[in-house]
Amino acid sequence: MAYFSQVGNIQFEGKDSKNPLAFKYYDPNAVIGDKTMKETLRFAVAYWHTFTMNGTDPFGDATMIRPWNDRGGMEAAKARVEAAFEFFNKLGVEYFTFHDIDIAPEGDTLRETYKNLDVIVARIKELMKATGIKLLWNTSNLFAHPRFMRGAATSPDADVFAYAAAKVKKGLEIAKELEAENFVFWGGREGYESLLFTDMKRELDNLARFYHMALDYAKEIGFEGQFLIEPKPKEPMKHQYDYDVASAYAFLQEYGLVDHFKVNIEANHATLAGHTFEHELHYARIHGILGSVDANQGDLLLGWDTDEFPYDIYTTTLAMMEILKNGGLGKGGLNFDAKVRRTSIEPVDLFFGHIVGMDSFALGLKVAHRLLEDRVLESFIEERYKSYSDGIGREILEGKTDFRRLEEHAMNTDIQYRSDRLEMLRGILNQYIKETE
Ligand code: XUL
Ligand code: CO
Repeated sequence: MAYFSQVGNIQFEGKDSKNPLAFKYYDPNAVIGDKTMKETLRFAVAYWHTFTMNGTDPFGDATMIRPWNDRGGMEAAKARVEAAFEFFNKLGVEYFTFHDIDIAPEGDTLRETYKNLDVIVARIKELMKATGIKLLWNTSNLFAHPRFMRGAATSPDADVFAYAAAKVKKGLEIAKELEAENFVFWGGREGYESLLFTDMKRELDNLARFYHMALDYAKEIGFEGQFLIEPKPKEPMKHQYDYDVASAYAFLQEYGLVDHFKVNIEANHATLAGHTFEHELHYARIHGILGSVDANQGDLLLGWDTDEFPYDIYTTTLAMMEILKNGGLGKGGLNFDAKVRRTSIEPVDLFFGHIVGMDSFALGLKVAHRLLEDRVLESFIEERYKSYSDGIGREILEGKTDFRRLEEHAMNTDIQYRSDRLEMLRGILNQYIKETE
């Protein structure tokens, strides 16, 4: 049975196309730099927002028309796999991502949950083999069930810690079975509500113990994917331990995990942390931990994780600059952790969401590539720090100065004031965006 019978394969038709079901900028085989767009962008579809969620919000019921979900339970899970692969194929996306409970319902016991997973994983494996579609990452949902209300690896209850470990153990086995390129940890409930009842040091130590055991098990079963932590500052917890890239990095360093993990950076999580998306990407890149991206967009008028499909070319351009400077995303990709709005209820809207997201990143890639080729910002930055290339600046860099020498320099030098020309740079950036097709 086809679930998207009114939609054919989405083709690249170019910027003048008026066909809403076509790419205007994403031309998978177009070469930008030394790679095709497809190779650089490595787009992935997120199972939960696209196939599982039904449009409920804290104030309202399901709105989405999703025929594959109608039957409920395992029947819905089976139908969902068929709908998912039809969608991936028609959209021309090579990767997907999921949480364990997105693909199969939890049973009454952990054993039954495993059994449900096994049935669905077997079917997913068949379809992956038949289509060449790959798993960018999977993850274990350690936040939805009431057992995780006080945390998973950071729960005060050791039985919950054990349950979470069992779920991740199974998740890693699935990752191995489906040859996932990464495994993600988003600490949805790993944080705290109040210090009145929280032993933060113990919770962080336990979280690190948990990650070390996960690494050991991955090694034991020969899973070679990249481990990723996905930072987020709040929601659902008031204080989340992996607040942003910098706090995740401090944690990884403190607990001897930094060589084994990278970060999965989500645009909307960056803005919730009070950072720009490009700040988080940049911080991760310069510390060698930029692993993957959850591509979405927040709404600056709202204070929560709205997970919109990205459409802001300015942001995708700056994001792609960081990704290109990183030499690409390696095993990572651009995963659309994004959902259509609650009133975009038809299955075809799922295509429109992904098309605008893919086109936005494709155009961002093209603009970023041109900006880098012309060294627009690089030349400016080089010039801005020129004072370090000779004279006292060079002495500082070469470790030839001390405070006495610097004091002597300061006493005998007039500081020259310079403009940073930010508005000029913004104008140039606009020009590049506008001139790129
Ligand atoms: C939540 C979020 C998650 C992770 C995976 O905000 O982004 O969906 O990407 O658990
Ligand atoms: Co995410």
